Amino acid sequence: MQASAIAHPNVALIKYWGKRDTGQNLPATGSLSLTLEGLQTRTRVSFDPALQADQVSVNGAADAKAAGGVVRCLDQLRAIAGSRDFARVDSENDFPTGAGLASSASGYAALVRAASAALGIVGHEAELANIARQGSGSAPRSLYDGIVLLENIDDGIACRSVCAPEDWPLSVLVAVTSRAPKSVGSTAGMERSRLTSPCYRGWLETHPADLQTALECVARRDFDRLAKVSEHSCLKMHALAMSSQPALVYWNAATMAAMQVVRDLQASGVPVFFTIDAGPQLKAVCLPEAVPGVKAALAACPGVLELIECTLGRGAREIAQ
Ligand code: 2P0
Repeated sequence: MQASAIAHPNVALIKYWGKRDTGQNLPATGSLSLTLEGLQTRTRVSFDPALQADQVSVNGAADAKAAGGVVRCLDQLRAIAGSRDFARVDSENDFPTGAGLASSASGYAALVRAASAALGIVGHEAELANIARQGSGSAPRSLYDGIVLLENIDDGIACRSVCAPEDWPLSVLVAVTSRAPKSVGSTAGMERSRLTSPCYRGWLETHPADLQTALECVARRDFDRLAKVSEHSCLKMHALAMSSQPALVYWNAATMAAMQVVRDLQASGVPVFFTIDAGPQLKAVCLPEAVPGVKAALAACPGVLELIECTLGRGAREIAQ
């Protein structure tokens, strides 16, 4: 009745921002992401008949904020397994939590993997993805390897790997520009954009074509075109955020400076592009041969506190205790 799992965060190239059903936490659009080896959540779940309630700790401290979503996921897993036992959940991130580095995605992916293993659930992959997305809409993507597609289907989502890490070994350099938790979380932010941004309709109308283009680029390993459509999706998402009322500006001065560094590198022919999530960190996606040059340029950028080097990684998996 006990198991551990690790999961990596993911970064979306074609973003998810806005829900089609808020109560069910269903995304309005699909998305395409990279699973990032180099950042890691490690979660241990122990079901114990002596417990009177589920207990959740994140980075060594009880986390009441995470507990609601965790209990919701555990309830569904207990229903599949026919168990009534409560669980102790201990989760540790080796990177800043709640700062735009997708700790909720890796957190819920690791939770679902560890809890399902502890309960002896075999198979049920589609259900596991739909349970994970109720905790965090981006979490199902962290269950899968390499480049991952999340699609809407009738009553939920479907998620799968569309390219294994070894089939297109992209690198991602995460430029950390602040370790502070963000002031407005993704859930509240995307809801505000849906309700108030005049750009939201255009986002929904143009998103399917962006996703289709990106999938074609992955199939053809067309880095230059993938760079263009990914930056477009990122900037369109931030245009939605910035045009919300009140405005959501997730960038700081160093985010902008790092973006300029990437644009300058591109102008000199370096295969690199940027993407930014609901936080001030910039992620530079590049071909492996470009890593040393991109790293040096970002390290010299004022306001960049730390660079974390990632490669494409594997989806969430059970590990030995
Ligand atoms: C993404 N983000 O596609 C987008 C881009 C952040 C910016 O998915 O409300 O924490 O829990 O479903 O999963 C972050 O959203 O939001 C996210 P909820 P989640 O990566």
